[in-house]
Amino acid sequence: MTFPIKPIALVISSILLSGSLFSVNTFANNTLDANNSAKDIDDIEVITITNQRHHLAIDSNESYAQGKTTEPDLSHWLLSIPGANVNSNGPVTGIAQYRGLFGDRISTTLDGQAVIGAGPNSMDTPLSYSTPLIVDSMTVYRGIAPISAGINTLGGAIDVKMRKAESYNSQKLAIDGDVQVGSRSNNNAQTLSSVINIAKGNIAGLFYGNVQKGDSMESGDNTQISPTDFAKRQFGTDLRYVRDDSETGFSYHYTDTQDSGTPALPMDIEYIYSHRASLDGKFSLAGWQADWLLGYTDADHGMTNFEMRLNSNPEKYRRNNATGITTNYKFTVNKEFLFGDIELGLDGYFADHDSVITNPMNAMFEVVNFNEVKDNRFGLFAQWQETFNDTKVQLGVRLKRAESDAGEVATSMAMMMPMNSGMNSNMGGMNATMPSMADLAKDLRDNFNNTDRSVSDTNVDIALSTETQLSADLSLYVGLGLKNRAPSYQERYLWTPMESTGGLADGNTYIGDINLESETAYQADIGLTYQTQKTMIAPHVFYQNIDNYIQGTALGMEDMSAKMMAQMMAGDDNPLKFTNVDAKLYGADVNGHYYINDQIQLSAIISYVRGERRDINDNLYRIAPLNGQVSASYFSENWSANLALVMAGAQENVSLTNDEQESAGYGIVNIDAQYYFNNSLTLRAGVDNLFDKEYQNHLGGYNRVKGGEVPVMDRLPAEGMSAWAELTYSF
Ligand SMILES: [Cu+2]
Repeated sequence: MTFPIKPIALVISSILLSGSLFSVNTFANNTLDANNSAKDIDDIEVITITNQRHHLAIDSNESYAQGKTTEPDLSHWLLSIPGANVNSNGPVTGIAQYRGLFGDRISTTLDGQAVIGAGPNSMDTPLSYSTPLIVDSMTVYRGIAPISAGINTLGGAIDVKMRKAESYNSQKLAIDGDVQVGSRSNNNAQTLSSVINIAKGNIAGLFYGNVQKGDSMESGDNTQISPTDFAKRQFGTDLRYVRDDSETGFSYHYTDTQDSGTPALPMDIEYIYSHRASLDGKFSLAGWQADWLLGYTDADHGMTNFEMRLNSNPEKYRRNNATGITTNYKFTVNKEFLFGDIELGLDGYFADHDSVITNPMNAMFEVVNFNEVKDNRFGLFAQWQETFNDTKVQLGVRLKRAESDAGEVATSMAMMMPMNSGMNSNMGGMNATMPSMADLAKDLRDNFNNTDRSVSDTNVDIALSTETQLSADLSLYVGLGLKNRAPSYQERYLWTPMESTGGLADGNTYIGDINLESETAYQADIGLTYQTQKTMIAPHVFYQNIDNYIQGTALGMEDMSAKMMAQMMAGDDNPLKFTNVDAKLYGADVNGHYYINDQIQLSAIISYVRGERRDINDNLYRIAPLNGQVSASYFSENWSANLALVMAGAQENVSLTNDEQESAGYGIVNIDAQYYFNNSLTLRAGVDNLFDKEYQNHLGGYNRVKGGEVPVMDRLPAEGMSAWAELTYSF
């Protein structure tokens, strides 16, 4: 009923899952997906990247990739996907980047659910809510992401499929699972996790727990990157009632992140407690296959600038408490008709955000950063798929609406006695006419509170993907997209200059603009896939114009209060305001592999993207440099080994507007091996950055921590040599 469109999705499977699928055929994973859900990624062919024990029966669609299950989240898995990368602000805060776009521009869903974090600086990124151990697979759409993949797919779409409770339709009680321990030498990180599946008849339950912690990392030349210590606990369950033609499930996930460093941001994580629950199911009715999901997430987050990092000025101690509560839903139906497959869907979420900044050393100090912010999004979509001779076509249209509002804000600074600010004398003797901090705070507050803050955007997204089989070995992908993104709540409602920017980490303070327009992208992607028994190579080129691209720009005369406030409060001479500008992104990426013989495989990924402003002569901020990796893998009966060279070029195309610093290129070598003792015990071990190279990742941000071994505002170094091991017992 469905047909494949080849290279637009890549799936990375957890090695653990493949571990438990030893006796099953290579595509058990895909088959499983197809059974679980008859939509999304399953209707297009995916490249399954997995680790199989018996690699003799090489399938041309398969290649070898890393998906370490002892990492604190999935963001590093992205590095094996062409075009994808990670903006890292700390060890547990990896923000997905795809072809130069990141953050809210990318749809990141867990089992189809949009995950909205509590942190206004994305400390709890969507991917941080996943637990590698219970991840079934991770899919990144290549080319134009289908509109069915998420509400906002302007920058692409990532979907993580979590393991679900599995019923084996046997009247006997069946119990199976995995226990895993892992450790990492550089930061002495430790992971202990376990998952267990209990099934009887058509009822099944899956239960898991995951505990991780690590110290601060050291770079290649033994510089301590502080604070990068972290601690995280996750627990959860999936309960499922499965019948022949229907299924009902309940999932609950608890994520508890304790003190975890984010040296690229002005504060570190004190805690993130989140509860995520959902009900889902599927059934068929009148020939339609229906899928439904209702979800609820409650996240409570605290961050400080004095607990994990040195702060010698108690007057400047800050604690930021932020909460996010989200209700989400998704309902789809699909059916096969003579003219093709039709999928109709309805999805959306209601998100509430609050954020307050206090100083524990001064009970009087309080800034209401975001108050009762509502960010609600609704979508309605239809997708059609059909095959004509050698051409497969997928066309989708999504109507979407974003409604947002914010309550009134307040600040204790507006009450400060003018002389208390003590700032006038610091302003180079221009004190006579300078407004006091209290005047500025009052002005910004009143301006915000007196503005109509209720806004809405209605947009239409269109995605067209085609794949034509040109010959037995060669296929052509052509995709066109019209995609929109309504502004984020930070971009709209940041009323006093601060760095609550969804993790931009550029060191600038920002103010928002309630009346921002939606971004509109016009996208094109062309790709070829050449595939034989031994060889696969899939190059893509892409181009997109984004009108009304939201970018920080220098403040004008009308924002004089904000400008002075940024200077007085944060010493920031380059505060920025979220503004609609025009941008374009273009580039190319390729992945491929070649089997020298049944035992040895070579593979490579290369990604290149440029991001430029169209209204002025400048580059976009935090764009990955030219980067790639080349690896050689050896597979034998019960072990395999892999050698990878990871490289990045210098990034000289930096954003002047953001005061972005250039970075140098580098190359590092990683090795790893895995050994299967038997069907139940697997050891994986390796060394990352084998030659202990000192280098900086362009996407790693600048150091914001005073008194450490890295100068403030220097680009943060990356992790030096680190040996690691993971031992998994499956039962
Ligand atoms: Cu935070």
